Amino acid sequence: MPLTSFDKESIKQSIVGKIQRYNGRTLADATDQQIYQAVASTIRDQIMQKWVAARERDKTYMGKRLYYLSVEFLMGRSLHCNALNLCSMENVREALLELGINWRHIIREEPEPGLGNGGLGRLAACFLDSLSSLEMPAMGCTIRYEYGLFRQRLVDGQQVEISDNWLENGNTWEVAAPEDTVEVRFDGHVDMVQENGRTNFRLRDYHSVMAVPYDMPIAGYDCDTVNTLRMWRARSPRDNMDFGAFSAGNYEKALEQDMAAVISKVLYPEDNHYEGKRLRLTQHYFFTSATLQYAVKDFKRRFGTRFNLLPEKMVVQINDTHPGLAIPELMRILMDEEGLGWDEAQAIVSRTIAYTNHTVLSEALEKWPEQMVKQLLPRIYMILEEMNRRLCARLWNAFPGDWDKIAKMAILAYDQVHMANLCVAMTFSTNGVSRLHGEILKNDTFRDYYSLMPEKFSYITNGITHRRWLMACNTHLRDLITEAIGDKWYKEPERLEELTPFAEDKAFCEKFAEIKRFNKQQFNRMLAMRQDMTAEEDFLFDSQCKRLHEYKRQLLNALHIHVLYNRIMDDPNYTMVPRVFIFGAKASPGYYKAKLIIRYILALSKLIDRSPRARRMLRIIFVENYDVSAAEAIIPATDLSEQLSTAGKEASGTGNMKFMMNGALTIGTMDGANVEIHEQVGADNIYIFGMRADTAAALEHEGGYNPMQIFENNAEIRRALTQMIDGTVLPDSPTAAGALS
Ligand code: 26V
Repeated sequence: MPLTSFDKESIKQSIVGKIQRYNGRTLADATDQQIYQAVASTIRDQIMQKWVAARERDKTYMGKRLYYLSVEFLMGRSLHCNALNLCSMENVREALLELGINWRHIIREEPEPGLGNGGLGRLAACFLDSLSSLEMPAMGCTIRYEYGLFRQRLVDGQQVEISDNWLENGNTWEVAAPEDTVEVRFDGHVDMVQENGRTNFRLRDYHSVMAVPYDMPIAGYDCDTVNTLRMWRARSPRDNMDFGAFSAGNYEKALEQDMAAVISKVLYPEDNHYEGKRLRLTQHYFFTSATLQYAVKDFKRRFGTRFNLLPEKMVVQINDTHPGLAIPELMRILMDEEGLGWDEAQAIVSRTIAYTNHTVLSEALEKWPEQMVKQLLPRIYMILEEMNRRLCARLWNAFPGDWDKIAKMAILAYDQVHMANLCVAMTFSTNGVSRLHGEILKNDTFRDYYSLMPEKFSYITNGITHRRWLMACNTHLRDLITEAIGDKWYKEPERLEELTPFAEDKAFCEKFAEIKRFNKQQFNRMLAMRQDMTAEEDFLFDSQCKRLHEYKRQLLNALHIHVLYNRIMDDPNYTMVPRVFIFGAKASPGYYKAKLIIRYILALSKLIDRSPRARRMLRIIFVENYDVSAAEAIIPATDLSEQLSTAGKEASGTGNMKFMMNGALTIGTMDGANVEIHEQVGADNIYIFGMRADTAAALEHEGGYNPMQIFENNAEIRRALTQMIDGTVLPDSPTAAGALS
């Protein structure tokens, strides 16, 4: 039985009491931020009760535990979902109502931790919510970035990046756990020492960084499970005494301080694009090593040194290759610290760690310069060398004489460390994130590995938590669904299928339409506040919200809008269903073309706005700073969801699922999870267009398509492209969009 929820009266007392104690004010004088802090810490008190009990149970738990390692967790705000999962929502709402506090205003006061770029980070966050709700013992492990992903402003028709100081007002949801601090070592060199007839490896002259964990409770829905998101913060080992280090000429100590100061400072704003930055490698090893050290310590607390049990008692899931150094790091711990031999250690490691791939774009596959790894992580590099030696010997047996193939599959080749090869070769599972993506991994990306070890490959199609993405963000739709099919779907979301007959139910459909209208109004409230504008609520809301990337094809969407604009302007009798195109997208600051695409969309939007006639049927709204909170407002208001990626490029997509769950129709290509959505909903309920993945791949293989042919043969496209550079679209810098046309 879950612990009892707080009743309304105690919630009220708690809020008023906290404002009095912490702020020395009455509720009437408190700011919204102070009220938020009081409400959030009231909910937190409730979670803490459960967390304490959960930790007590953990102490004697002898089963398997999951460590989910991810360089990103895009959590979104916590207050609403925590209240929902604790089943306190109604009590909280009534308590606030009686205190005269506006719930929606208070929620907005919570800073959103932007500790992720896009799909990969948001998936990690959804998994945590689901693991807790399914009562599975798990810990998410990541870096506590002091600055999250940049905040986006749109100024003079362009993206401007602003730093995201999300910790400015403190973080109500985290608790430091200094007792679990561990040391992570960088640089130095390795000494080999003979001890008791064995060669031992000792790192000398290294730089230390302390990893201090900050824990965030993850409460499951209507249950007692509270898991933890552990965020590691870097700290110098000599925080208090090193102020004089520089002046005393002790540059070694000063360097350690420097290193610690930057490691957990900021999240890199790139996704699906790899650059061999030393600081990034430092970040990856930092949180991976800290996590593995902690995990082994926890294992030993439970099972002593019976390491043969390790694969049965813990599993390490690595979210893409970024935490792939978990493989040599666990080897290092087992051999250098626990005294196991190579074979024994490798057998354990390869049965404990599993790898998920999230992209097949070659520019995103992680490779590190060998020299960088050797210098920064000398012992880890030695282990990689030995792993590579043994792997290549095995590959030589399988493919005798085929050096090209072996080099393609090796961990070390052409002076680089190939992280994907390390992960595939040394873990027990490589999985894709949709059926199509799983097939591409087997038949293309990891084709040679698949021929050698087919049993390792699988796919597990991504999912989303319906608690945040329906129950919390679309409360009216939730209630309508519950009215129709009861509330069992809260815990068994597959029961949403029971709604099928209601598609023919007129009253239900009318209510659904009313809710959509209400959600459009809510969206407009947000937009008015954030950008001082509103959308026409009687227009069709057509949304494409995701990171900006060429393969996601926001440009295709924009070109279509451009052509529609020309049709309206050319033909006084032209009519169409009035439509507002909503974009939400951040471009990586160094991604020139992506930023140009934003300029083009913003310029088009201005062009349309200048024509009263076009505006009667057409709008573009670019929602600034697309983040989880923006998504929570856009998705429930949307009628049509755009999923346009070039087939074969989007590993899964998860936005596609969120829109669909909120009753939007999808227009899209046969890519990622769209393929399975198409299968589930049937061809009548999704608009599929474009090339299939195999055709697109074959075309790419042949050198790509000929855009000039399209330019010459399609007058509407030719006109739009010409207007991109003749000053029609961007009068101030007519040639700026040249690179796009
Ligand atoms: C790659 C890199 C390259 C190195 C440096 C930084 C960095 C950061 C992230 C990535 C991988 C991005 C891959 C990614 O986000 N994939 C998305 O994963 C979603 C969850 O599986 C999936 O739904 C999306 O289709 C996929 O693009």
